[in-house]
Amino acid sequence: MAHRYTSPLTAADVTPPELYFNRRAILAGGVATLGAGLIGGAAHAQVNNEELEPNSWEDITSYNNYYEFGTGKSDPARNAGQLTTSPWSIEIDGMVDNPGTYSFEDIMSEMTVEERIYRFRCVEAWSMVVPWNGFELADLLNMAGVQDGARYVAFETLVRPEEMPGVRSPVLDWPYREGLRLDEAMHPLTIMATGIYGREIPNQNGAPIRLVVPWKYGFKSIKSIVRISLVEDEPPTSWNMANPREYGFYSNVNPNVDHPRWSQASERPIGGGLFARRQPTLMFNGYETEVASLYEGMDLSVYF
Ligand SMILES: Nc1nc2c(c(=O)[nH]1)N[C@H]1C(S)=C(S)[C@@H](COP(=O)(O)O)O[C@H]1N2
Ligand SMILES: [Mo]
Repeated sequence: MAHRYTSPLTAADVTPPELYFNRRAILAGGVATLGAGLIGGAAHAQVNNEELEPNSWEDITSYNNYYEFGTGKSDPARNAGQLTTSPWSIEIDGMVDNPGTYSFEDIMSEMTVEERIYRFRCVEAWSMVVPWNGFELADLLNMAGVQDGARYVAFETLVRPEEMPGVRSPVLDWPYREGLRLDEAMHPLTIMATGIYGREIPNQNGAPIRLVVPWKYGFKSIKSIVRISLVEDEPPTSWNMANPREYGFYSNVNPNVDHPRWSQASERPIGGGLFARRQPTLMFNGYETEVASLYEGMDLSVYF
């Protein structure tokens, strides 16, 4: 059953950034010292990940992939600062009861933000652990009211050449596009992230709002989202369009299915220092118990 949602706010309701930042920080677990950059304890950590030690703020915000700002790992931190992230809105369209333009403030006022400490695994075989603040994508989709025929969710990133030097070159076919099957999108592990370490999410990490799907390779976790479409057919995705042999639609972390050019059996943890060792990659990035049932009966070397 689709859930009906009528917004009490309009685009004219402008909230100063400091205010919604504070509100989000409070929702994230009562952070008192916003500038400190660290939250003591992990009371709100995902139960199955209580043992995970998050990477430093420095690691998480200086080693990034965000091709709209360049293809180098330090390009996003260098170039993304100029991106205007307020005002921001997301167009939700396709097979929904309540299509329309949802302002960021409007969305945030309806959502409960919590902390989730997730493993993050890039297809390039490095990994991090990130303490995200966000809400379940399912809550947003329910707000829009998913209609019966919808089977996939398509996402698009902003394209703004004046502020995004990377989109002036055709490294990818812009906008950056991603997609999930509806059951993947509705899974409670799939979140829309709006913060890291209880602070506003930095531009290089996808401000003001990005997807995080912890059992899939990092490129599925699309940044700075401006459109979400509920559709019937599997949507085109940027990396699959660029190289279908190397990047499939599913892109589940799977140590048994190698990338055509390198092994996916192990990963290099970022920030481990001098003695950092490669570590074995876990099936579904360690979330097998939670998500394996989504793929029952599928040959994951065919649907990679
Ligand atoms: N719009 C957009 N989203 C993107 C990317 C990108 O280039 N553009 N890169 C992806 C890749 S390959 C990875 S590994 C993650 C990196 O997220 P992080 O920089 O927050 O670690 O973002 C993903 N989302
Ligand atoms: Mo990636």
